[in-house]
Order: sequence, then C-alpha cells, then structure tokens
Amino acid sequence: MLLTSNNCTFIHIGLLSYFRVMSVRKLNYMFLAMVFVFFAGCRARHAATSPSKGVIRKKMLVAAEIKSIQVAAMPRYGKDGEAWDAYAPLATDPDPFVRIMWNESVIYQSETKDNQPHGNPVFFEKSLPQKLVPFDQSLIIELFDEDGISANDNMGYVSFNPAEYHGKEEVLLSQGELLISLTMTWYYE
Ligand SMILES: [Ca+2]
Ligand SMILES: [Ca+2]
Repeated sequence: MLLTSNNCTFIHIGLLSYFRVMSVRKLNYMFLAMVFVFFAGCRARHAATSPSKGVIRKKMLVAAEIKSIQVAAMPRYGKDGEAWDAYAPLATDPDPFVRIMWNESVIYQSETKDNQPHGNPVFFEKSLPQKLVPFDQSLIIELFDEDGISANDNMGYVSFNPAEYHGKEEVLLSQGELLISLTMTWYYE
C-alpha cells in the first residue's frame, strides 16, 4: 500500500499528538535516561583508551641504525704538522677509514678510501645500514689514516651516545677539525 502525502501528514500529526499527551514527567525521565546512556558510553570509551593506574605509555627507543657515514671535514695535518702520508713517495693525502668502538670492542669498521684530498667529503658504505649495539651508551667514532707498514695514524675521534640524538635523521658530530655527519633510522616500540 502506498502512502499518499495525506497519509504522511496524518502520521506526522498523530506522532505530535502522542508526544503532546505524554506528561512532562515522562519526558524528564526520557531525557535523564538519554543523558545516562550518553555518559555511560563516554566512560566506557575513556576506560578503553586510558592507561591503567595513571601510567602514561610512551613509545620506547629500541634500536638505532646508521644509514650513512660522511666525513665532511678532517684535519689537514698530523700531530707533527706534516701531511698524513708525508713520507710516502707519491701520494701524501690520507687513506681514511672509520671505526666505532664501545668500551674496548670494535662494533663497526668501514672500508678504507685511499688518497683523499683535503677539503673533499668522504663517504663510507661498507656494511650499511648498521644497527648500533648498544644504542644508549657512549660510543667512540674514530677516524684513521691507514698506513701500510707503520701503525695507522689516528686522525681524530668524537664520542656519540645515539639515544641522546633519537628522532634526528641527521646527526653532526665534531671535534676540532673533524666533522662527521651520520644519517640515522630510529626504531620505537
Ligand atoms: Ca700516514
Ligand atoms: Ca696512509
């Protein structure tokens, strides 16, 4: 059976009459019931999302990973004021490599880049990306000039506690003329 517009009007008027005859008291009860249901719903949602015992759960740093290592600047001369390979017959420029130490342990060592002229940045790729373990203690990043027969020359070092830089994609570390730029990935849980 189709509802004509007259029928609709009739139903409409009927509903209005129904509400009109409900006592004010009944409407008040209805209103209170609706308010109660509304707040009960809010409390339930609040309880579901709130941490228990008021402890705020923060995301914790669980790992730090080096994506890239760039030595942006390195000392021009050794301690004796001479070129790093002053005694080499042909090439006096250094052959840098990077080593990362924790306590007495080597936790990373890069490849060696031969004969790097002063003023040019040096990029290292070996074994990258590399997770740092530990990531919340002070590490030492050292730069060496590899020398064949004699001991390698230490060109400088910086200390680095990864956790202190968490969230930063680029970390710049410097000490004297040495400037190291790391790009990092941070992992949270
Ligand atoms: Ca040397
Ligand atoms: Ca050398």
